[in-house]
Amino acid sequence: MVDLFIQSDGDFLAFRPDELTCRTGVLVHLTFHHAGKFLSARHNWVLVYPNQMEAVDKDAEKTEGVVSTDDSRVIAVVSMCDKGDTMMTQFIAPPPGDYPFFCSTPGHAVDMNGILHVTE
Ligand SMILES: [Cu+2]
Repeated sequence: MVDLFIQSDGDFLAFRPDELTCRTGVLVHLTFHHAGKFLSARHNWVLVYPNQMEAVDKDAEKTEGVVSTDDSRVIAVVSMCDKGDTMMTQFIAPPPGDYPFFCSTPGHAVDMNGILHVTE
């Protein structure tokens, strides 16, 4: 099992850090914290298979940013957070590779994204 922690970069539309690493096959406990103090924008954390970020993000525009883990392009989702919130998700790390993550609040993914590196 591995614990990963990621947060919004204060009130900026960015993740800190924007790169995470874990080994394939491990149970990942990922904690996301909305570190904003002033703006009311909500954030979440969505992990998807390679090259699926744009499509999943576009579909999320129709659901006010809500992404379902029933979506076969999606690996893990942290629920939408208001500023100050901390939420967790867990998932089994997929096969080795680079997996994009992003915030699915409409308009955020273009700036608010990063990569999970899964190693052997
Ligand atoms: Cu966001």
